[in-house]
Amino acid sequence: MRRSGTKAILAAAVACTTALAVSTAPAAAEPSPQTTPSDIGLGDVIPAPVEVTPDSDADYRLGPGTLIRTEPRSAEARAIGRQLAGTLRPATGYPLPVVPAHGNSAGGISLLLDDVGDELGSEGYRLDVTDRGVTIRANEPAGLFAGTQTLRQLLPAAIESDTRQHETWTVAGGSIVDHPRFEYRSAMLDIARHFHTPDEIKSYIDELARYKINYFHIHLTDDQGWRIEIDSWPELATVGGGPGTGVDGVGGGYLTKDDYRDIVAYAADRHITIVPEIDMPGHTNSALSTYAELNCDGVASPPRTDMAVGYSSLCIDKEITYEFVDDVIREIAELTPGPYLHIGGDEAHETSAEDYRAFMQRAVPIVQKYGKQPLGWNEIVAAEPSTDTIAQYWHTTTDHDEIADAVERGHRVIMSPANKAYLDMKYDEDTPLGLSWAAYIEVRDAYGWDPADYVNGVGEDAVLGVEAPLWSETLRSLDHIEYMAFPRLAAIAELGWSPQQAHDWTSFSERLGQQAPRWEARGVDFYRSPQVPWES
Ligand code: TNX
Repeated sequence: MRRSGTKAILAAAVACTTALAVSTAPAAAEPSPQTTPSDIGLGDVIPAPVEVTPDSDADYRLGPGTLIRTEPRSAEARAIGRQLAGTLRPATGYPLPVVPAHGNSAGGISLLLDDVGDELGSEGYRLDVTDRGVTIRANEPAGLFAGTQTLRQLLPAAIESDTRQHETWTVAGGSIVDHPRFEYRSAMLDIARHFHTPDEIKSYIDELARYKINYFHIHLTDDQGWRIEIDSWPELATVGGGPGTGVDGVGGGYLTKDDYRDIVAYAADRHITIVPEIDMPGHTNSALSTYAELNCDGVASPPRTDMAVGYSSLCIDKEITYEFVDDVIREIAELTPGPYLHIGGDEAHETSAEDYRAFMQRAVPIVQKYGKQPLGWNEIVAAEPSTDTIAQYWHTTTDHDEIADAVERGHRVIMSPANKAYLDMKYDEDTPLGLSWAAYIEVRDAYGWDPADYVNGVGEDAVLGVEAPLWSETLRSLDHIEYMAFPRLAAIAELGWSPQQAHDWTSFSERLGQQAPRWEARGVDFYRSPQVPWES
């Protein structure tokens, strides 16, 4: 049900108190005659903004004459203005021309690069709504982009429609000051267990951007499939990722290098950085079954399409293993402009502790040699790699000496405990997709933890950020991906962005409920958790 009038003002006040807001809003007043009050409170956004100060006298209504003004001489600001125009034109039917902002010509929507203070950093922004217009100011383009994602959620849900809607396009008045808690806010998609096409990946990236996720980790290789073209080992993709690969033999396919470059660029346009993962030394059966020489006995292992884990290992004592690793990492690093390269390292149950250490002591420097910062699943710290290696915590326990010791040595950690952040875990026993080895994860469970207070000894300073991984053993389509990701991805996004003081289930679940008509308008499948007061 849509809210209106006074209720909206109350909702704004509620959202405001749950965030860090200091409200100076005047008492509810009659709206000016030409402006229908907004149905959406200024703080009704996911992730919750840091500070929200509503002003019910200052609602702004978009009209056919609205201009989008962008910072003069900034191609990036102009590009963000064009993107915003592109997203607002279909439903409004307004032309929304993008023009340079000059002088004090206020009004319309302005995207300005300005000194908004160090505490807002490179991704923070200020958003001010008056009855004349909306102004977003940020230190960097990434902050402007984040501000435009907030603005989209402040407009009526019908804005998501791709056809013209008869709506009053009002934005609630007041100010937002916002910046992220963690610098790394990520989602992972496994395209190895089932290949997912570039178009499906791009659709998912579109949704990530809306919730201010800024990294996208692609799990490119695993036992059941190799999903990225490597010129120096060409059969990895064509055979290891060919027809008949994937779980149950129905997930074949791979990204060409051009596909990958295109995804990198598509994500960059949405201020998202790609983090590629080549899992090693375990999870490598697709490579071992393709190239016999990678096996210790020189015999290709049989291809496998079951869901078992922990049975494969590269041959630690063979020199060709390191030529292979060097070639693959070099080619992936060349394709990847972002700073990170993930080398997996999880569940290497067929590799002895000594071999694992020996392998990682060689693999980590190869990543560094090609100019990237190494990431690995939490097991990697057992090999005592250099302390710039970032550990991704996927285990579930709140005591974990190995990771706490690694933090003592100076490692930083990305938090994705499987019992909280894994989007492939079933919601409950009736969920038709997914697995349940770590937990059933209802929406409230996904939201109900603090990344900087989860593992003893891994505090705020050690946490680089959070990630929501989505493993695809049971997921064959974009609908499947969406059904598992939504609404929980929004919960993890809020944990990554919003200050801990804003953490509030009641507020979150209400804001989450407001996402339903948006997902519906965009055709995004999602799980209607009974815990959430969904709007129709
Ligand atoms: C564990 S978590 C894995 C993956 C599986 C996943 C299924 C981790 C680093 N490894 O290989 O796909 O569980 O939930």
